[in-house]
Amino acid sequence: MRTLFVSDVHLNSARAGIVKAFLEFLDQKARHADALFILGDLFDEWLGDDDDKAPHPEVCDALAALTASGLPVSVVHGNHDFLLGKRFAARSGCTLLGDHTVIDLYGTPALIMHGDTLCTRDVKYQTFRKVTRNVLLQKLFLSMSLAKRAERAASIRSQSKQDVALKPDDIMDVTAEAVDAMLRRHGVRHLIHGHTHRPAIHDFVLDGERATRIVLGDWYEQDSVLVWDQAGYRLGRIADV
Ligand SMILES: [Mn+2]
Repeated sequence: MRTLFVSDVHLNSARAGIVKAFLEFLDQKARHADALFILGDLFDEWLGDDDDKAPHPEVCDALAALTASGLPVSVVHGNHDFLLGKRFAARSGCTLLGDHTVIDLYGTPALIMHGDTLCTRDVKYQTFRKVTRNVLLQKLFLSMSLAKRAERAASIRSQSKQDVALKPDDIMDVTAEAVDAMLRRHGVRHLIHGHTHRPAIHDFVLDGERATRIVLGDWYEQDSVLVWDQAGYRLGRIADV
């Protein structure tokens, strides 16, 4: 048996091929796993649990069918879908996890997260993150009409696109110090995350012990999947699962 991980699927009606591939993945490969972990940015935009634009209902129904069949599906918030809330969880049967969670993978403890909290050099983003994760500000945002929220989100996205274009490439990646500190704080030597869209397995030494950081890729072209079973782990694509 095995546990599957995906991240940064960025489901969006403009990318019908990705939506289809993900629904097929849920219906076929995921069905035979022990558990599925979705490490953030499943949806390209989620303006609240009443945000019923396509393909949201279809994806929630597919997740509900999967969880009803007995497969545990856990979802971490990404920087695009941090407003996934209780009603999404109830409707889909998924469990919403906190930002940083240690799970047991066949005897190996591993820390899982979206990965944006590791990009500490991107000070502007970290400030934005703090504001958007403030519970009161979220309540205020969610109290606006869906149309108003969509308007606000569009203007934030266009600003963010301009910012990203101006940022040096290395600012968008994780910092080694943040990774080390995170592993020490949680007392583990395995870290799994997404967000940077730079799939890789990084082996290094931390305080004299071997450590591993696995980075999942996105689904724009890579349909990146991590498979973890008793024998170990493989980072590949759907076809390799
Ligand atoms: Mn992200």
